[in-house]
Amino acid sequence: MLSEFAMLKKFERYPLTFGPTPIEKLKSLTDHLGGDVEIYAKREDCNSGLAFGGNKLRKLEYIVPDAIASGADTLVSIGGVQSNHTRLVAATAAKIGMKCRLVQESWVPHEDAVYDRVGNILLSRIMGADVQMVDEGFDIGIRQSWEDALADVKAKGGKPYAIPAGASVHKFGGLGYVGFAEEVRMQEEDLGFKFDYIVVCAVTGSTQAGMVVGFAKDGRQKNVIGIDASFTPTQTKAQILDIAQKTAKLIELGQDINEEDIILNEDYAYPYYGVPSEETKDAIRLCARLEGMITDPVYEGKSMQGMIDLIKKGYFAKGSKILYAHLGGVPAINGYGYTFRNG
Ligand code: 5PA
Repeated sequence: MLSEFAMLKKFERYPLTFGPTPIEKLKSLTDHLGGDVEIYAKREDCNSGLAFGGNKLRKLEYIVPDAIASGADTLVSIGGVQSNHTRLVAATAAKIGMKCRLVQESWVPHEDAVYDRVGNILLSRIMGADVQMVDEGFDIGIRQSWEDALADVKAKGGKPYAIPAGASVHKFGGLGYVGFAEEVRMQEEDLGFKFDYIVVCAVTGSTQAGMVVGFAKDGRQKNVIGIDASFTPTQTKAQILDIAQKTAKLIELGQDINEEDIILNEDYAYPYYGVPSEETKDAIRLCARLEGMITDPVYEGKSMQGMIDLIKKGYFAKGSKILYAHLGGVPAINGYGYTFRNG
């Protein structure tokens, strides 16, 4: 079917999600932080019945029609050991009747006895993906291991379809989050107000890039506040800009996206990708204890920490309404059992 969103109406969308995701007010967190700004969450973590859902499905909805049209029989993708993205590629492959080959690199210098047995990778294995562990460090770029996996599928007589890390550097990778912006605009009409800021975690970049393009339609691209979780922010920012520019052309936005349009805060990714700081852990606990909303140590915990800290510092004008995009990622928390052994 063609997309229901005006900005995307020439693109095919293969539904993998339930529909518009709920927006809820985080009242206790708002009150706890003094009430000068109002905090809302858009629950992308609850967007689908496919393997716990998350942001990757919005992107994959615009990639699957191309994968099917290509005649492929195997989706091939890559991520860290506890990648959410690879879990959702495995779920998508299962749903559309394809095979799945996953490269899981050692992106995170984190040790936990069960790290490579629980959470995302456990789910990918159960869903039948061919999971290959590769001992390479973190890098959001195109990797040799992934090229090798594509070649290997071919050599064995399969027909691979290539999905890069985070479904980001793919010609349609930015479209899903253009749709997010359109959806928020529709929900704002029902709510009777507009959000002043959107807070989003960024690593491979297409989530923020899509939002920037989508919100550029009504001049709000600079209200998208990215919180880096890659700890390689120069590369992440360049990738967000590149994807945003290509996506803007692809959808014929009719305006340029420039470097000043990409707001990426670099202050919360420390000490390393996938390793939570004490402050990240405190933010995860605070949000869990006040709202019962779980964020993870790799992505959303860092953007939650960033949003809370920026609110405390007065970064957002008094009276602002902030929309925190909860992008999913909770299954990885099972790999951090020792970290949270005392709560
Ligand atoms: C991820 C990514 P982008 O990669 O589009 O910038 O999104 C960042 C992000 N939140 C935010 C969650 C829960 C995420 O999973 N995850 C990657 C993965 O392999 O899972 C692509 C890195």
